[in-house]
Amino acid sequence: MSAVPQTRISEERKDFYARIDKGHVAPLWEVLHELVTPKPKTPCVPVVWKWETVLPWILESGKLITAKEAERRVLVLENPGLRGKSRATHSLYAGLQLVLPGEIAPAHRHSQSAMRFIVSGDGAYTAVDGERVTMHVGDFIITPSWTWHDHGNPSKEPIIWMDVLDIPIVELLDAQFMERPGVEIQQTTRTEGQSFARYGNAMLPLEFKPKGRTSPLFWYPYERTREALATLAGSEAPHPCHGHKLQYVNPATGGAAMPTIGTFVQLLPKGFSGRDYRCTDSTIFSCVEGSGRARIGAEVIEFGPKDTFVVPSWMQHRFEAGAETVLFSASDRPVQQALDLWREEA
Ligand code: 1HN
Repeated sequence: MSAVPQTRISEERKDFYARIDKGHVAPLWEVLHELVTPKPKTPCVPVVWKWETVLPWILESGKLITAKEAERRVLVLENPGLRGKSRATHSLYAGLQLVLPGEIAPAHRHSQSAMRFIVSGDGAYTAVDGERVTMHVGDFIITPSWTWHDHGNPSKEPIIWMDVLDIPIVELLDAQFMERPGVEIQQTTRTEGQSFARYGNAMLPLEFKPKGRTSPLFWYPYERTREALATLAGSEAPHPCHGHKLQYVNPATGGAAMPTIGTFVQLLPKGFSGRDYRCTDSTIFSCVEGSGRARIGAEVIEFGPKDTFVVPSWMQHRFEAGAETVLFSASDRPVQQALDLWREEA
């Protein structure tokens, strides 16, 4: 037992802390247990954004502001554990963007990488560095870092997609840049489908030189994805945790399609009851087809078509599917893997 009373030590320490505080110095031992934890301690919590709840709000936003005025008319999906921070997970931004018939979202570029996952609507386009692509439900589209991009909707129906950006990662690194050109709609310099012809058929042009780590293929059409999943579901047993799961890759490297955002798609067969799984990448899921349940820790999330939900880092979770179900998902896995931090446990 210490000869000196505890309160006296405490006063002595407090005085010490106050003095060193003035010099911008602090004692590690007061915060060590918070800084270095035995396992991930994420502020991110499990959450679902039901389509039936958010759709009326998205459409209402369309009456309040134009896409042009807003620059991007998006409702941000804020994790309840991260309110006010514009984040769906600790490391990723997600939102639902609306472009009404006849509208455009003006061109700009930024160092943040972005991806779109088309949730509703058909026939709008996004243009990425001179090439337009027409969007269909279930398509996964990449806007690489520092590429000019603008969107437009010449169709007769509203289009809604999920944006996922690496905003919090770029913010952490203080590497944000953004530019607006003089024009609202960028000049097209390639034919629609040109990138897909070059990079989308397990072939590469002879003169191919990578510009960066992001996939040169920027459009992964759902038609192809769905066909692949259907063939796998008809020919092999599902993984006990993931069902039939594929990752979107950069065809030139075999690595993740984007350097900071990992993207995946999985088919859960009808009646699937998966085993518990956890991994260190908090993940945003978007249900394309079917319906089911995610048991995440003690929570149960029921999901159906067009619902978005989040599974936080290192939380045990498992999937059950009533009908044959397709889930798209996005996480920071490539970042964790590049830094040798990613872990999983089945
Ligand atoms: C952005 O550029 C888009 O291009 C969407 O559609 C969402 C959120 C924050 C910053 C930039 C887009 C965004 C964004």
